[in-house]
Amino acid sequence: MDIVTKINNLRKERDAVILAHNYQIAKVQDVADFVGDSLELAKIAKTLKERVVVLCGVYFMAETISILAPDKIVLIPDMNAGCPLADSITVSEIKKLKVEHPKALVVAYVNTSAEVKAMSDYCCTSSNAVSIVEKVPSEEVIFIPDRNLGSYVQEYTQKKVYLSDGFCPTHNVIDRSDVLEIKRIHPDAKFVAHPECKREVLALADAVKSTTGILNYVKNDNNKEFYSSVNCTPRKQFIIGTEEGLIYRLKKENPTKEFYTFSKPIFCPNMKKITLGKVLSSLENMQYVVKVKEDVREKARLAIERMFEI
Ligand code: CIZ
Repeated sequence: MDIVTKINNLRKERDAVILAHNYQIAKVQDVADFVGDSLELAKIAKTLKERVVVLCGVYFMAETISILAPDKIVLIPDMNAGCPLADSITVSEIKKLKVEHPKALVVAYVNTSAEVKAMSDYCCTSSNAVSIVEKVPSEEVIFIPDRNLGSYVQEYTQKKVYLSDGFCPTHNVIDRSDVLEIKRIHPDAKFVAHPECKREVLALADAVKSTTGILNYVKNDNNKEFYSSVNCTPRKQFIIGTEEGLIYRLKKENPTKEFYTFSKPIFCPNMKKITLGKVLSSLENMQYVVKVKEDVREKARLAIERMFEI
């Protein structure tokens, strides 16, 4: 029996659903019931009837599902699939920042541990970070943990935003010179960048978007009526400024369009720790369970719910 058939049989037997992040390898995306960004997947998990959720992504994403869907058994196929950005801020550092800036509210990017979310007033994603900071009831904000997303937010608000010094090592490798080089090779392509990229990179982008935002941006560029009204043809070429796993989904959903990435790999080694073999053993052995402790979960859930309210 091939591995996909084995996974399919066990998925039924265990009453499980497989959720994969947009950065997962192609084979894992293909075996998944849903592919999306971390919050999308957590929201989906909440609505599903299945008892078990296998999260193919990194640890904080499994925690986010456990926070929003506590009745599910959440499994991650590799316990070592971590996130250096999420690990860049600790509870004691937040305590210190709160003492230094007593009037500020804490806005935590979704790429944080459950414990850090529990210490935060609001959660945000890369697509709503600016509007969340604008709308929180305080003129001062501690924005954690991504300094690149944070400095992007600073540019769009009059509020005082204090940053921590975390960054995503995958996005941070893209330099201005890489963008200029690829733009020179593909001068007709639009450059869409993830806000975890450096400011110098975002400054060269036609659009700054989350993974779901990039997918929608490319899809909406199909709007032929709009383009004919302005006497242009829709763009067919895109330079993608995020982890390369997204390109598989972009190509699959937009087979007539072209996607380019940089000459150096934009590759998250943690996302790539999840393989079909590990998904199978996750279902076989019901491992590895991710369960956020109830007191932490309740506080973290509040930070996420406050974001939804805004
Ligand atoms: O929260 C997510 O899913 C991440 C890490 C990125 C994004 O833009 O979707």
